[in-house]
Amino acid sequence: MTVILSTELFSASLRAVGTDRYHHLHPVHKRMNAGEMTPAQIRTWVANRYCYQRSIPVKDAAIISNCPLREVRRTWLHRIADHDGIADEQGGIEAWLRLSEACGLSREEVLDERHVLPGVRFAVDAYVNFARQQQWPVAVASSLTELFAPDLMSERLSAFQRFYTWVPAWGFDYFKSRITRAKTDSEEGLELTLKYCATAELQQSAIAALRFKCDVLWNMLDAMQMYFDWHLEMTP
Ligand code: AHQ
Repeated sequence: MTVILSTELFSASLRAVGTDRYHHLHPVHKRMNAGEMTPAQIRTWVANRYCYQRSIPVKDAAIISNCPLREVRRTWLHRIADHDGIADEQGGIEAWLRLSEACGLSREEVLDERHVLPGVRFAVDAYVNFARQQQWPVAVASSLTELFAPDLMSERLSAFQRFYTWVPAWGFDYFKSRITRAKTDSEEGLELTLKYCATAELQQSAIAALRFKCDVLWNMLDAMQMYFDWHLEMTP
């Protein structure tokens, strides 16, 4: 018999997931933030993360398509425009393509995803399909990895500015935008999760969804690490 958690305990349980499973702990991010990645490795990370970035609005559209509540759809809708852009706003995907160009990748080789590793693609596809198949409050909960993202974003931006000076600063717009947006988006997602995961079963599904999402992010970096290990010419 699953017992329903108080709001405080449910929130704490969600946050506890990230403490030891979020990808700020992954060796690839540890090496990145210590300035130990080569330009070729940075380019591999940027090209592979494009597959994740361009999938976020598809994932969010899946959540909206599963949600019968107009007020929740109105709240979540901005996430599609944040990435795809709208009106004069180019959006996060375009900003990621500018990061790619700043790192020496062509738009064409990023857009055609020739560098995307099978393990990255499988993890990203698993995330999008999760959002399509799960109840919308559980899919919302899977986005709460962003509760742990602001610190990582700040650390990453500082690392690029300090160690990867071969990347021109105009490429950093995406990192800068996510520091604040990750905070506001995760606060919004947490409020929806605490409100709509209102049964013991949904609470446990939300906690499991966050564990799953941490594994998605971790698996992407594992795939990149294996590639780096096999391609020693990429190591310093
Ligand atoms: O750039 C990121 C982003 O737009 C999102 C959306 C959110 C989601 O809906 O799952 N998660 C997320 C994340 C982004 N960047 C990752 C990074 O390390 O650069 C972190 C990732 C997340 O924490 O889930």
